[in-house]
Amino acid sequence: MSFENIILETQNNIATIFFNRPKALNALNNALFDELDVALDQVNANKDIKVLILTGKGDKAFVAGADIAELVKMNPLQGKYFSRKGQKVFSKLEELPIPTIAAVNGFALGGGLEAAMGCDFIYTSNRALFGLPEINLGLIPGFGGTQRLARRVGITLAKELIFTGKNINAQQAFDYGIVNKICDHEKLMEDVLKTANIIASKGRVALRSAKEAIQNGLNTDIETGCKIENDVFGLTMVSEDAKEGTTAFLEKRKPDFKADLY
Ligand code: CO8
Repeated sequence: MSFENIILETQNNIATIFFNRPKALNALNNALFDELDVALDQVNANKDIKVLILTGKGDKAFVAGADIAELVKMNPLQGKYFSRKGQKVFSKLEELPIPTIAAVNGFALGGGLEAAMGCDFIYTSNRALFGLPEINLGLIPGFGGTQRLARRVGITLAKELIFTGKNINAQQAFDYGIVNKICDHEKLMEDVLKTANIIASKGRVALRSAKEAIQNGLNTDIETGCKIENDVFGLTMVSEDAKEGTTAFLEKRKPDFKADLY
């Protein structure tokens, strides 16, 4: 499948998916979701990729939401299917076994914030704006936003943001714990790549195991979560990466992680 609404680039163990509809501020339409779905499968199948970055083309927007022009033409059933498609694709993103970073380069509104929250963490441009403004359109978030925002910032703050539909700037998003780092607009990708390269220098097995333990433990009680961690820890310990990492420490050298999962 050739992509028209996104771009997938891979360099040095790091893949970047660009939302690529800058004239419509990278609004999410049906075709874009189909392409993103395929691109995520390609990233997952490529054993050289250790980190995925999501960002937007153009200088203004990460993603300004679902494509409202497409949305208004939908009947209720089409709207329900569109919402479900978006939810499934963002769940696929969230469940990708490798670390994912959203580099928010501008507006991250509605479906844009929902896409960013499907990533493991968010770095933002100091110029970005965040929000779930669907209420202003007589709608509600439909790509997982009611669930993911509440889990990220807590129930009461999520309710205020969703009920008012107000946008917040990068500093507020940082204060609320939505983003990990605010970067100068021009340095956003440089900062994101710096962190992505640090992550990519680690072992594949341990990276995947850490994500698996965190993700699978999230919606359980602490005891069940620790049992999940315990099982994943045991499996990680028998990996070549673990052998290499611990041996390298004792031999006072840098580890050379090579393990292939497949
Ligand atoms: N959908 C379609 N086109 C868009 C969107 C969008 N979400 N956002 C911007 N555009 C288009 C504009 O129509 C405009 O196109 P044109 O040049 O052809 O007129 C172009 O992008 C540039 O936009 P503006 O001229 O408006 O740029 P400004 O800098 O003046 O404003 C804003 C930027 C503030 C981001 C403004 O464009 C805006 O408010 N956009 C809409 C934001 C929004 O409401 N997002 C939420 C959308 S709903 C959603 O995400 C629901 C998800 C769940 C759906 C469930 C499925 C059923």
